[in-house]
Amino acid sequence: MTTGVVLARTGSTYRVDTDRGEVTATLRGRLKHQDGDRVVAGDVVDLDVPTGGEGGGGRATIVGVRRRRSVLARRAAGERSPRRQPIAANVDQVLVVAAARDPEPNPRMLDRFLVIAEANRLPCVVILNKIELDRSALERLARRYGVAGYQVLATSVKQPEGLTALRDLLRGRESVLAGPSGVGKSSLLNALYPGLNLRIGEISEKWGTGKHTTRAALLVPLPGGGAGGAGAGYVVDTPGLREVGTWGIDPELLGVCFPEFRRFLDQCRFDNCRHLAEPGCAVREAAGAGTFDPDRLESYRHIYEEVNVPSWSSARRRAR
Ligand SMILES: Nc1nc2c(ncn2[C@@H]2O[C@H](COP(=O)(O)OP(=O)(O)O)[C@@H](O)[C@H]2O)c(=O)[nH]1
Ligand SMILES: [Mg+2]
Ligand SMILES: [Zn+2]
Repeated sequence: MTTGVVLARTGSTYRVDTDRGEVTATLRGRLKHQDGDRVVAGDVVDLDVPTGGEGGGGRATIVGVRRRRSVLARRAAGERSPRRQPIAANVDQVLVVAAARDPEPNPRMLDRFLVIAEANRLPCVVILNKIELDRSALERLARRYGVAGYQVLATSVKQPEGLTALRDLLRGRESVLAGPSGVGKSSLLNALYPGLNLRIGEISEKWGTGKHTTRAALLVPLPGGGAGGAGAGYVVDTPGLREVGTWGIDPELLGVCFPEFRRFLDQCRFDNCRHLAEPGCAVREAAGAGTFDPDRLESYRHIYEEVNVPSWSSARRRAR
């Protein structure tokens, strides 16, 4: 028996990264009859690999799926109510990429990515690329996010900087790179892994907004590990965190997705304080006192509006 990591799924076949190299596998009958999302990119699976074949003669069979460390899921229409559809398993971290300039950092958008990651219980790091264009951007972002406990790593592809640190972050982990187009996600990965000829995000960007697609995530093994690339890490090419969205975030738990709010959450006068306009709100007081960037509270308000859409489905969710 061999273990491997699922890279991608095409129809009923899976590409699986094992320490003997990449194999093509299908699901064993019993697994097939479970949910259609049973096995997704990032899943660690047990395989039966036929021996004696001239390499690729026989197909491997996925006979088991290991328990997931994490799941990145998006909304999928269900028979009765929307359900969480996993798009990638075992994601270790989200790297939210911004640029010092061209395009200018968009804090509202960065906060949204961070909240989505937090809601999926994934650690995040902020990458500030193109740092050579405007050093002052680092101080601004570090002030905003340092209080929240996020590391802000400055990088440049044009005047190489921060690339070793970024490689260290990626090594051995399964990472999602999120961020608007044009900030340098592809350039960073190509600079770190020449020859990988990476198309990360390109596919995603093409699918980008608008058309709803069911394209699943894809794992790209990073070079530099042991045999078969094991251990070097993976980058997840997702249709974008945009698609994962803020769906499913309980408005009552949104405050927790802002780490710097956490220590104030149980100090509000009202237990069910939404931190919007309630008197005696400790979160708003802390923002007013400059304990953290008050603009983070503004992001909170925006996202609150978004997730607080009363619908029969969320009412149902709450009734459970
Ligand atoms: N000045 C500068 N430009 C960069 C840097 N990194 C990438 N770029 C440029 O930014 C543009 C967008 O890069 P790309 O990697 O396609 O961004 P992506 O859409 O996030 O994948 C390209 O023209 C890159 O050459 C950098 O560190 N400094
Ligand atoms: Mg790109
Ligand atoms: Zn409050």
